[in-house]
Amino acid sequence: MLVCLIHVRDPQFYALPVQTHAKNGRIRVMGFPPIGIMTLSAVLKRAGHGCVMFDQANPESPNDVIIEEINRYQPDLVGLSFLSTTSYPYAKILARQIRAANTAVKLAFGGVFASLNAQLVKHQCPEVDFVCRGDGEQLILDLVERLDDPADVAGLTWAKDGQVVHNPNRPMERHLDQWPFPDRESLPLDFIESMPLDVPVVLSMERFTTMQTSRGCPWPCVFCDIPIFNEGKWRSRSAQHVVEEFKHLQALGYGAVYFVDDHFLLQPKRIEAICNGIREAGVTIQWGCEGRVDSVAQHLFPAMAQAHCRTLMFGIESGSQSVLNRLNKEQTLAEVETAVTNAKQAGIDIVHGFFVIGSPDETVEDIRATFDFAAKLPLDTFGFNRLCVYRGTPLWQEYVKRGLVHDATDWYKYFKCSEIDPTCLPGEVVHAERQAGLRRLFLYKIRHYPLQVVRLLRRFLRYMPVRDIAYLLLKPFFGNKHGATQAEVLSRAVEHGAMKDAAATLTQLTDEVLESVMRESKAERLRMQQEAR
Ligand code: B12
Ligand code: SF4
Repeated sequence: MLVCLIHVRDPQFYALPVQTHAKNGRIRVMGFPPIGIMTLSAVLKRAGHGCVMFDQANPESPNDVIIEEINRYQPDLVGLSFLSTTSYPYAKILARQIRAANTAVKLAFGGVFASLNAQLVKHQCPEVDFVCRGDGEQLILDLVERLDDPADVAGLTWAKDGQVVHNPNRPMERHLDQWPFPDRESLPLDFIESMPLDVPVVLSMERFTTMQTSRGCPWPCVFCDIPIFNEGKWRSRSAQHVVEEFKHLQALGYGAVYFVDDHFLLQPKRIEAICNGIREAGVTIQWGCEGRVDSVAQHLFPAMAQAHCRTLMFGIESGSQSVLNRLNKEQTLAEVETAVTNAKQAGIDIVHGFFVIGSPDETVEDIRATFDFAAKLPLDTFGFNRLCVYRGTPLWQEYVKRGLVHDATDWYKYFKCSEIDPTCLPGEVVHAERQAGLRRLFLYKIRHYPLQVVRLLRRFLRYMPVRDIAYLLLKPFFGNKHGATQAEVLSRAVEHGAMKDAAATLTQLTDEVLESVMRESKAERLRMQQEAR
């Protein structure tokens, strides 16, 4: 069988750097590689199938070229992979274009958003034959064998005789070592690591890729889709398998790797074994990861630094304990201070803090406390995003109950909480507080952490034009951007299919489902805490 896989992008989240070709002749793109399709490609090829990948970040393969290629290859299946609500409109546009040009080819969607909204998506996009839910490795192997009668393919939503059929879920696969390493070499692209991931501040010009060493997170943060996507479970590959992949990447010439794990810092024994393995194998790749501040693996930060962990990112969210509690973050400000300090003392080069503002019940004083807290922490970099609500999360469920969003008409949209929730500060206030907070923070950092600021600027200067750096630094002092971004406008401007409302009633995530996932999450956490002791 021949499968074409396309990674659908939201153009906000990748960019071309000034120099567009790497030494090896491949086009250079700033952003994360499409590890979802690369994973599936490796699985398909090992099973003897053919696979051709396209990434929308590739300037040489815009939609019309992808469609021409599909018509040339005449594959048995075309899979469109996309991550979030924000990229759904782009996936839909491309699926319609492919279907218009080729009435015979089978089309499939996969990824987190498609998984969580499968029936709604199937109704709204009848041109897409299959919506694939959850892990794709075994699913795609099963699907290519059963394209004409996929009734037995677990995890699939499809249509039979005009009716949407929602096959049962696939049992969660725990044995992740069975899958081959992602197929990173078959796309004509090289990726550049940028910071903080979605803005053009380049972290490393080394040949960059991502790796997934674990999946899921069992914590209950109200704004996060990860527990629900992973049914409250955390699953991991063995340390040995991870180290083997590092060796493989070093041999291929990669110099920087970022883990797309939701919570890498979960299991001390595994982290220790990975670090030891990296050192013993003489791997020199610099790597980065994300984790919670309450991790019980903090005594391993020095070992991580010695094993070339260069970047550690924490979801700090807020400098106000009451906001953290409202977000159900289950962490304290003291834990944040300890983790950031431990990471810096251990010699981790770049410690990053993710923050959100514009949360429910947040006051002006809370926002100010957040910026002041961020200023005082020894963080190297930080990002302050407006809190958004996505379908599937506990916060979305709460908003449905409070009548702030309507599952039937809003499921494919996302909202800044401050735009729809009267318990949030108005958007203009949040915006003004962010500008003022950033100004205070920059000035504080320059006064109290001059060395870190100089090092950061030096890093920026190596890879970014001075004009862009000036823009980035001066934006909080002069910037005054209003209105929705182009991507936000597009993701709301999705047309209303005739079946949409009826479909929505079929697939609403019930309170029972959500509650059972949260119960599972709690049980999983307890189990892991006991194991870690
Ligand atoms: C890395 C990452 C990013 C990277 C993007 C990387 C990239 N390649 O473009 C960056 C940092 C840029 C990013 C940005 C954003 N992200 Co993000 N991101 C992630 C993260 C942490 C990991 C994704 C990943 O690489 N997974 C590893 C690969 C192997 O898994 P996968 O892609 O899911 O593929 C597997 C299956 O889904 C399936 N599959 C996938 N496609 C297909 C196709 C077919 C045909 C089949 C059969 C199967 C299949 O098979 C694969 C193997 O099992 C996820 C969390 C998560 N755990 O998923 C959040 C997540 C996807 N992001 C999220 C969000 C909200 C965003 C942003 C909107 C944030 C923002 N406001 O700025 C943006 C939007 C980006 C976009 N273009 O859509 C949310 C999505 C929620 C939602 N309902 O929309 C998630 C779930 C995080 C969360 N906390 O809830 N993100
Ligand atoms: S800690 Fe919270 S925000 Fe982070 S992955 Fe887990 S549930 Fe999501």
